Amino acid sequence: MGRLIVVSNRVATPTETKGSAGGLAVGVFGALKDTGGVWFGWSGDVVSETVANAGPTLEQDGPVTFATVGLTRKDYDQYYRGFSNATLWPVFHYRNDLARYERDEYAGYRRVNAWLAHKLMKLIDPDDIVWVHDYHLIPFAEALRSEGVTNRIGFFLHIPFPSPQVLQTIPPHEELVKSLCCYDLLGFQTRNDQQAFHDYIVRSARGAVGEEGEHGDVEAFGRRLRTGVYRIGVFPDEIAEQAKRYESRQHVLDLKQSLEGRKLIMSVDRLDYSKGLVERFKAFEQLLERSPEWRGNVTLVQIAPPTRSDVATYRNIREELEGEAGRINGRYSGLDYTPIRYLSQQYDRWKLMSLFRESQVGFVTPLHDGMNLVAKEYVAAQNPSDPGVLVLSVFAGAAAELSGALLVNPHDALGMCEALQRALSMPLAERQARYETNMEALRRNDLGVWRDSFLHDLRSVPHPGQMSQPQR
Ligand code: GDG
Repeated sequence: MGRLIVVSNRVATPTETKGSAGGLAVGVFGALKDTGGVWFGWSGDVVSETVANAGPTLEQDGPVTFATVGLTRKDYDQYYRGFSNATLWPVFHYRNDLARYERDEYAGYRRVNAWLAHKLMKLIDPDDIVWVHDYHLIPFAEALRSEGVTNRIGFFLHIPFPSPQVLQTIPPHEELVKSLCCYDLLGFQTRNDQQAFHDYIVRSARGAVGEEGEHGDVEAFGRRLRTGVYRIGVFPDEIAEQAKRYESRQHVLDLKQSLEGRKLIMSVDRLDYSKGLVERFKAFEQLLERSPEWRGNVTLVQIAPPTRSDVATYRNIREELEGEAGRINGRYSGLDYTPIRYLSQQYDRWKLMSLFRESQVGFVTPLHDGMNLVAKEYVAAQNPSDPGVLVLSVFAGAAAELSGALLVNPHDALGMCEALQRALSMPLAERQARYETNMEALRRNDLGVWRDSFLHDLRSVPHPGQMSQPQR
């Protein structure tokens, strides 16, 4: 069996791939260790042109090579901060109102993809398979193909794929979809995302889509490829064990003491406008306004480490959120009570898991989200004999799997407030039944299943030209 080459915008550090760190990095690293291979991408550093061109820097960990390159300031601005995060991210999350399109940024995006592909090409052996991750790297396979690489190349999109009308607001939408068609396998988080891609192919690219269901062959722009749905998961039993192991650490005891018996609602998100933070705060305000019995008796802890703070829209959401937290706290705080504890900083993973376990409600309400791993982590971290309730947005990919959650529309403040009331007063038997339903779903489709099924399908996808003709 050939090796695996993983390509992602950022490469995890060897430490992040070790068990205690948890998360996606551990899952992907597991596959790399099995076959040996390379993890290639940006180091996270902005460097001079000379340093960038000297890369990649190689670091060996057993059979795995971590290969990273730095980006120049111009490449960072155009490829990362510009087209990836100021055009693709907002549009793919249905926030066209926040998106901008600059031709030179798009040119930079394609230039960096071509440059990265050229750097990686020398590290690829003929039998290797290549697994590319996420929206930063849509043109990567096309660039590898033009370097003469014929290996099987798969792509997994971690974020939603928008409906054709929304995608078409990006002027070079057709070039982007054409680039996606240079992969052999395209993986999506949900059926809706896969369907949106198929809709584009049929309506806008005059292509054809084969069998219906979770796997579908597609023909467009002179190529045939396979698409599939691969729901990303977590390792639930590892999270449960970690949450339990740290439940009596000082930080949990401190939190418990400071709550003085009040109920706890927990939310954790990267500070991003797609996560619905402002809408969530407003729903919590409704709870305090409409249910005076909860005033002074429930606290919302929102952990929101800042990301992409050099993109203007991220600075704006931060200001807006700080304003809302201040306003609501001003309205409902007492001398010994602050309703919203808003923590704009990063916490250790084990701390988050043990705080989840301590809380009565997990409040996860993105406006749009590919999957949302926090929702899954929240469930996995619960104490089976006294579990908290997950209140989850219908627009998170995870909503399709977690049928034990209370599903809400994040645009409906009153609906979210009612779900909070229900969750906070839910009897133990119902909480346990919902928890069991959710845990079963998490175990059935854990991170290993996601990874192994994608890689299995990529290895078995027919080489270009061998695939059967899609049925119209
Ligand atoms: C993208 C897609 C898709 C958060 N704060 C801290 C922290 N986190 C961890 C969480 C979770 C991860 O970051 C966030 O994952 P999500 O899935 O919730 O969201 P995105 O970052 O937007 O991820 C998403 C995902 O890719 C995977 O495919 O599900 O839809 O948008 O693991 O726990 N971790 C630590 N400290 C923090 O303060 N240690």
